Amino acid sequence: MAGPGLSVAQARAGPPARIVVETRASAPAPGGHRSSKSGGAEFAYLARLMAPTTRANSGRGAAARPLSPAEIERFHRDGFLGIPDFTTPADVLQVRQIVLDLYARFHRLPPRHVLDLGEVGRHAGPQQIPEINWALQLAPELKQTRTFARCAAVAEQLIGCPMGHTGYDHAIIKPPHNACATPWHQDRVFAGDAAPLVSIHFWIPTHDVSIEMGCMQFIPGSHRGPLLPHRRKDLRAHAKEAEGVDTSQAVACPLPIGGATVHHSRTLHYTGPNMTDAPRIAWSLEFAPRLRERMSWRSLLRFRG
Ligand SMILES: O=C(O)CCC(=O)C(=O)O
Repeated sequence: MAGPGLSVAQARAGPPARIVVETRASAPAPGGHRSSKSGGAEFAYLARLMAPTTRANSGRGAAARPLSPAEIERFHRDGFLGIPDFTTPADVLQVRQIVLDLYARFHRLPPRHVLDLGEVGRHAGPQQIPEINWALQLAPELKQTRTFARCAAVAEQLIGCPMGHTGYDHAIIKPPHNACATPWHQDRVFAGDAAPLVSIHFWIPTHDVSIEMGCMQFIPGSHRGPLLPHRRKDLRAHAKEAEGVDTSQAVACPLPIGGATVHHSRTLHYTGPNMTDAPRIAWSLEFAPRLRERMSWRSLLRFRG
C-alpha cells in the first residue's frame, strides 16, 4: 500500500470500506432517450449544488504546505500521490461553481468540448460520464484559483524545474448511480507524438470522495513499465481500456474536500462507477516542463555533440 491510499484488496477485506466494484458494470444504454438540449433537465441532479455565481476570495494567497521529501520520493516510486490538504475547501467550492456553470450549458457547448466517457462517446441523450474538455478555454477564471497555482507549484516540486500548464484540462462528472467505470488506462496513450516526454496530471474532486463514489485508483510502479495496448470496448466508445492490467495491485485514493491526486502520464489508473446518491464532480489538468526549459535542454544536447 502506498501513501494515504487504500489498497483495493484491503478495502475489499471488510470494514470500514464497502465492496468495491472494479469491473465495468453494465450500464443502461445511452441514447434512445429524448434529448434535453438545454442541459437543464438532464443535469437536475446538480441543481442542489448550484449557488449564485460568486467569485469570492478562495484563499489563493494563503501559504501552502510544501510537499515533504517522503511525499516526493513516494511520487517517483509509485507514479502517483494522494495529497489530502492540496488546497482549501473554499477554493474547491469556487472551482466546483465554475464547473457547474459550464455543465448548465453542456449541450450548447461547441461539440469539440463535450464527450461522454461512457459506452457511447457522442450522443444527445443523458450522459453516463459527461466530460468537458479544455474547460480552461471556456472558463479562464479557473486559472485564477488557488488550485491552479497549487498545481504549478506542486509540479515544480515534484519534477524539479519550472512547469507550465500543457493546455489540456477536463472536467468529469459521474452522475449518481451512473453504473459505469472509467476503465484502466495510461493517459500517455491519448497524447499525440508532440506531447512532452514528461507530464504530470492532477485530479481534483470538488467534495469528499470515496471508493464507492469513484475516487482515483492506481497501479503503483506502472509508470516504470511499458505502455500497454489499449482498446475501445465498442467502436462508438471514446474511452480506451488497457489490456492485461493486474488489478490485484490497485491502490484507491479516497480524499477529503480540498484533496487531490497527482500521477505520472504513464501510471495506470481507473475510477469506479458512482454508487452513491450524490454526483461526483472532478477537474483534472496536466503540467509539463515549460517550453523554454525543454528548448534549452535540446540545445544543450546539440552543443554536447
Ligand atoms: O474522473 C474520472 O473518472 C477519470 C479521470 C481520469 O482518468 C483522468 O483524468 O485521466
